[in-house]
Amino acid sequence: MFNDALSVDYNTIHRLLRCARNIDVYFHLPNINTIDNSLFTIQNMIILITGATSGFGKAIALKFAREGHNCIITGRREDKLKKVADEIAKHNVQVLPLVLDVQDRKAVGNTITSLEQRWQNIDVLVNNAGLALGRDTFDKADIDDWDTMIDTNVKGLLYMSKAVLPYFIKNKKGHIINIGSTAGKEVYEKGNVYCASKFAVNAISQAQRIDLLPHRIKVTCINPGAAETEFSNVRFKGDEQKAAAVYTGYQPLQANDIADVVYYCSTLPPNVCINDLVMTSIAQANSFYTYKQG
Ligand code: NDP
Ligand code: 8X3
Repeated sequence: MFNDALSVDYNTIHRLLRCARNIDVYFHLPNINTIDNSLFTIQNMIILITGATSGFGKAIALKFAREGHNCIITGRREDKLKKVADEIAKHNVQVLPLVLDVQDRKAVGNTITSLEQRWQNIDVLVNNAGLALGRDTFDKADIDDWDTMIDTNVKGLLYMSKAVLPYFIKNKKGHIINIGSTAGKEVYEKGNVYCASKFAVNAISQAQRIDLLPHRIKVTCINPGAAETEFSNVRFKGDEQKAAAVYTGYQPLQANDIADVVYYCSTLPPNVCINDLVMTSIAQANSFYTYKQG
């Protein structure tokens, strides 16, 4: 009953604030966001998502935009990034598209440190950009593929986290959400370095959580199982048959499922953090067991 009453208030206030967002001054007032921290928070948040040109990243950005939050989106493909930015802008929120390769340490550092003042108040960093390349046994796998996976999934995540952290520490708040994988929980055949990169994401998430405790920074690692995105097209280098086969015979996760979970984790009360979360389609138990029909 009490909660219902609160949620009516919340919605009304949220609607008013979203209208007010059109007045430039609103965007610069940091404390108007917080109505009553002990009960709930009106969050006109800024969320930075890497790899927002497709799949999870795009779905996460659009979910936050629909809910009235401002988005910094990154990716390498400028045309796709612009399209996502246009979609986000339709939701009457602010959007900052940044063409950025997370493998490029200098570019990441320069781009993030030179953010305009109004974009520095980042609430959530979603380290999502990543990929698998190839599915071969260790002896046959391509070393260049290994380099790219490690440079993107591991080093890119580290560079982005390091670049954003000074803002989090200065603002005394922040939430890092790392996208791991079931591949970071169990190693499967021909998964070698992709699995290793996601085990690293898990280890880095644990390390960040421990070391950043004094700064009240939340760290969440979300580990999805198979989800239908461009992931397998990238992994199998454009072989559409091989990519499609990954998702036949069962209903895989969709990008929106991951977006909903990221949103849930990001909007919990300030004292609550989901540290580690594994999510799969109902047809999948872990890296090894998927119940396929037909
Ligand atoms: P997609 O291929 O659909 O999206 C990957 C995104 O990462 C794209 O936006 C791509 O943008 C971006 N990206 C890749 N390399 C770079 C780079 N060097 N710099 C910046 N951005 C980059 O795949 P998903 O959405 O499925 O994957 C997102 C994350 O989820 C990955 O980390 C993946 O490992 C993980 N994951 C995926 C699962 C799945 O089954 N789909 C399951 C578990 C985890 P662009 O090419 O424009 O740079
Ligand atoms: C993607 C899921 O099973 O292809 O991380 O490794 S899987």
